[in-house]
Amino acid sequence: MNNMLAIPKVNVKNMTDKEFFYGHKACAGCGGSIAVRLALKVLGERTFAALPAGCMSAVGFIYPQMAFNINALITTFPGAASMGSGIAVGAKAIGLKDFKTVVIAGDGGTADIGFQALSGMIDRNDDVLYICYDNEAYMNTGIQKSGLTPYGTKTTTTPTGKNLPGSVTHKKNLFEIIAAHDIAYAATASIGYPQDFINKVNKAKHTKGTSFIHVYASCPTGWGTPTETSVDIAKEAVDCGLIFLAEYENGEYKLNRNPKNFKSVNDYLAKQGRFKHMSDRDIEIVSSNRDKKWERMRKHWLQK
Ligand SMILES: Cc1ncc(C[n+]2csc(CCOP(=O)(O)OP(=O)(O)O)c2C)c(N)n1
Ligand code: SF4
Ligand SMILES: [Mg+2]
Repeated sequence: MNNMLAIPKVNVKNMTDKEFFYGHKACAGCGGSIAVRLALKVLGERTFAALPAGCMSAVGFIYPQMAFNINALITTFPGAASMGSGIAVGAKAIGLKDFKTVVIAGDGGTADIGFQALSGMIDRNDDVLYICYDNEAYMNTGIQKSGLTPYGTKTTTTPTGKNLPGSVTHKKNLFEIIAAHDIAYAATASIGYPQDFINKVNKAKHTKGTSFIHVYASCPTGWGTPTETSVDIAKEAVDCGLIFLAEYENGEYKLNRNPKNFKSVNDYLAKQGRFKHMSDRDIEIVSSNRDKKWERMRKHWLQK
């Protein structure tokens, strides 16, 4: 993308001290709130944010307090991307310049309920960055399974018991579904790799047209993990290969991390209440799916 040539680098040393998401009511250790805080620091004060129902809007807009120190609004659940498109086009129509529009939605709001509007927005190539913070369930309403809940997960709608294995469906391949629209820029990220996430938000900020970032964001409440391990567990998800870091631009996929050896999937799962019940056979299913996926990604996405 030729508009990417001279993007100023952003890192924790030169990043603004200003806070654009603070005083919110998220649980301690909430990965979603870390993602939103970092993303808004990169995007800056000339940002319009649109958030559908979900934890980040629930904890961010508490009348009369406002945790967003930028222009932000809550959208209908299925219409977040449409609202983002409307803001971007409307602001341009009244002559505003140098602004960015961002949609910030959860996994349920993105991969299921808001998908139609998102697909349309990418199709029109509207000038909007869409960030999906993925905590792998509908957390705000009490941990229900979403299309991004992985195989074996215990949620309130995929319970566990003698004959109940947790979720029997696998995580949707959201990144490739989005890339298949031939979007201007798409990336996966994790709050466990903050500089990588910052770089990707920065790239998206300077992308003309639609961009999409799928960021893995831990949820101690829904995952049954200690609050102080949120960043570590999001890093471990990448290190054990269940989450991958990649980009799609100029019609090509790129793997950003290609570890020689993965950390143990078993250890990653055992640390979380939502996976504690999993049988050896189910863990084997998860590991072999990971291996198949990596075989394919390495074959097609590694730069020659
Ligand atoms: C049309 C509609 N359906 C359902 C709801 C109820 N609801 C509000 S937040 C939420 C969970 C959202 O899950 P997700 O998008 O993954 O975000 P998270 O809460 O995990 O941050 C649901 C189901 C709603 N507000 N509107
Ligand atoms: S339930 Fe999870 S996603 Fe929601 S505020 Fe708490 S930690 Fe964050
Ligand atoms: Mg969620």
